[in-house]
Amino acid sequence: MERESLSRSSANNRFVARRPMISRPEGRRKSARRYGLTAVALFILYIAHISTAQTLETSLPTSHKETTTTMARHPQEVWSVLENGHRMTLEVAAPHILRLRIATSENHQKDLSYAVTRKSWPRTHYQIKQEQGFVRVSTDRLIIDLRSAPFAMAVRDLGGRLLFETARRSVRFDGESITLNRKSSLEELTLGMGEVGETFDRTGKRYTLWNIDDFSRNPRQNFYCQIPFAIHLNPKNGRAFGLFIDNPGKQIWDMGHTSPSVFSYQTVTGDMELWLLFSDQLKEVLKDWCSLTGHMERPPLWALGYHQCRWSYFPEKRVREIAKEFRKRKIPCDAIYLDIDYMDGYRVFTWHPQRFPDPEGLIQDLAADGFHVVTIVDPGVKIDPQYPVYKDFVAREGFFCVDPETSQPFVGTVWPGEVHFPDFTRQDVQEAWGDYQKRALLDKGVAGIWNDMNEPHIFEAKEFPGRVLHDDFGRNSPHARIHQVYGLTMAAASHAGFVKALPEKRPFIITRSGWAGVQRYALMWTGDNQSTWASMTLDLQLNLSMGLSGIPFVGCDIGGFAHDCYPELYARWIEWGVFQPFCRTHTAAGTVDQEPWSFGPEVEAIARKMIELRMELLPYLYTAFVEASETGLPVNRPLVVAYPQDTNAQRLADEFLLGDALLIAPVLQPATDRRMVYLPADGWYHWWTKKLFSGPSFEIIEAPAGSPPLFAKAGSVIPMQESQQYVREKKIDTTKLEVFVGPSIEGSLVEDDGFTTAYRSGQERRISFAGAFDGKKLVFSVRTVKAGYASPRKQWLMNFYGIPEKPRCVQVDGHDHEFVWQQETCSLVVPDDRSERKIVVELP
Ligand code: MIG
Repeated sequence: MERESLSRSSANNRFVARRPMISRPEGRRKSARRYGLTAVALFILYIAHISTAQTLETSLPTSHKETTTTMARHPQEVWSVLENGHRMTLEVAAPHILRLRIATSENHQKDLSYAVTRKSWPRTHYQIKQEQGFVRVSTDRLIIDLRSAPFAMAVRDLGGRLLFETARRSVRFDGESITLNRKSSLEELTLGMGEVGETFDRTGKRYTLWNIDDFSRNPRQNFYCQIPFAIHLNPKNGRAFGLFIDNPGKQIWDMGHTSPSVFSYQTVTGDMELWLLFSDQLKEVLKDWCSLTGHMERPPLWALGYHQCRWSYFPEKRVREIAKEFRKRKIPCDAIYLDIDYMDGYRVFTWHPQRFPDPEGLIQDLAADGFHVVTIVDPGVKIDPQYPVYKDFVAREGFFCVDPETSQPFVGTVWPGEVHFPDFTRQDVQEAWGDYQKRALLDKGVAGIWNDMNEPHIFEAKEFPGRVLHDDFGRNSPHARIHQVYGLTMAAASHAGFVKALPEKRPFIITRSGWAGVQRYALMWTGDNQSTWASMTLDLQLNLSMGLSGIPFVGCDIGGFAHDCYPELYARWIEWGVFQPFCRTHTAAGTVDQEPWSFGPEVEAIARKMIELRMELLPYLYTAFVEASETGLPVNRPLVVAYPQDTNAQRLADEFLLGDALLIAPVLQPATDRRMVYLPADGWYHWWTKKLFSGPSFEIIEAPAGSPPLFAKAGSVIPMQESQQYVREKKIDTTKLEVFVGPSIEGSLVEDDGFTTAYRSGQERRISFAGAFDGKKLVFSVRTVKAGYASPRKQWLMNFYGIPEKPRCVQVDGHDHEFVWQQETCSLVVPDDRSERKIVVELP
């Protein structure tokens, strides 16, 4: 798109104020330089004209503006400067969302992204004014001051509060690398950034963002999914903004490590596409981040059950034994995973002829008993002229990533021996991959795909040489420039192949590596953790950080992957592991057995109790998933999400919320039966004793094995149901509502069929709960706000906790109703046969 040039200051330093509605051919821009002073004069007049025009537009009432707003394909370009051959352009995407594009050359690269999927932007009203030595751009929410030669930018809100300011050396160019420096302080929090160690708040440290599989798991090293997205939070007022640098090469972020007053963000290879989300509230940042990079889909309900994995269960007899054992011991389980040994010589999309002679038969038998089967798929394709996948791919030019040194497909060594790597940046490769996935796996009944090794990992060097080529939207880019998206594009291929093969079903894809936006395709696990307390603590932090990076569906290998787990550690791990979005036990080859019954009867009983609790919480858990898929709020939330202004809560990552009403404080230390728990404002009911803590306070909470510190927020409603051996084992006709009474009460429940995509066309039921208690009288209502799905429920079983004495009477819809008063709990059963029910509990 060409835009009009309005002025220039010097040959090297040309600043161009841009108005998007008017466009002129590129040639005009060059000739405009000749006009000299005349142009300056015209420019001033022109700016004045724009200002009035824009002022008129901005003065329209909001509702009117919204109805007349048109959408644009790209954010609007408002200002651009060329300094020493580097182009910098500011765009307004929304009144509070900016994009600053910084190019190493005169022109910006094509606007292509693996992360940003948002395709339309509201036409945003802004004013642009030439001030003494700078340009001021104003939107409905921001005031942006821009200078050139040297470039500087400051962003304020309409109240004049400084939100963002470049430091003295604002932008540094060094060959292909660009560094942006911003003024900040060590007080500011840096959250998100994907899987990075060691602390939840990343301020004060320096990070190299580069996905890698490093088995040592030093907590300061890199992990499998690093995301150049941070939420910066001001601890004094809890206000936040989001910052994303859309560049899939290596980035180096120094969050006040080298200089405490400067945060610097460096792209090592190529242009910086910097997004700034001045959303103000942390929850809004997450929402905007998701609107930029996409939402998680609703998973199939079985994905929320308990899953069992190990490297590896084989032959099929062993898989059947494991499944049988679960049912025999009555420990709920929904899925069993097949790790690499199910394949024939680790060739992807094959089955080992002796170990798994009849995969279809096996999967059918397991399905009859309520189990889903998930199979691992690695990216490397074995070099083997007899092997159809290899033969097919090698014959198609560019299907494998090419080593420019040999002009042949790049060769790496992984489990199958020497392999080539598919170039998943190509659409046709994704499609071909999807077809193999269908024929070899999905057609045989496999229910989910597990993508591993997709950082991508190779044995010798751990990573590809930077020179290896990928298509990359036809740009033929070296690996170094797009390393971060290998996992994401592989997950995209799996996802697309799944959708194509089974369009009615909800995909289940799990991936180890990913990048910004991977939530559109897959869930993630934290990879090869260890059976140690330190690893468990780190895993919790990683889960919470992933949630703040836009990826809500996460979990770690319960019990730890590397090393032998042992009873106490497994018990403490499963105690909180069941509250993760993704709940799977997994362990490495060669370690001791790690099934819920492997550590003796006491631990087995704890595991059963905790997994059953997860199954009981399914309605609540699923509702949290639906919320995450719509708002970008994670399922597991660090306390800062709900209490951004609470300085005690802001940096905590050793306790967390599930949805907005349950607080879990895992025991992360050996040899103790208690731990300190921070309970923020709002009252908190201890789950096991129902004792009410008023908060905010630090409490020492007893935590004997099997009863981890777990709390429900006062004023919340937790919908639950009876436990099952697997999701949808039973037709459940009763939903239990655990009502934790507070001055005001609220909650919600979303239900759908749990496995098809019919919810997208409205086939879902949404129920909202609301109530109030004034010490004498409790009113509580259950209201169906959307009735697109008929759930099998016949009745509600309501338990009200926190009522000080036996009620005088209970009325439902104005009629006296039976109730039970037991253990300071008021319980009643109410048929679910109307769209609204009103309950009144009167105290004497
Ligand atoms: O080189 O497939 O993180 O979950 O069991 C190890 C074998 C390859 C790494 C995964 C792990 C999996 C294992 N894989």
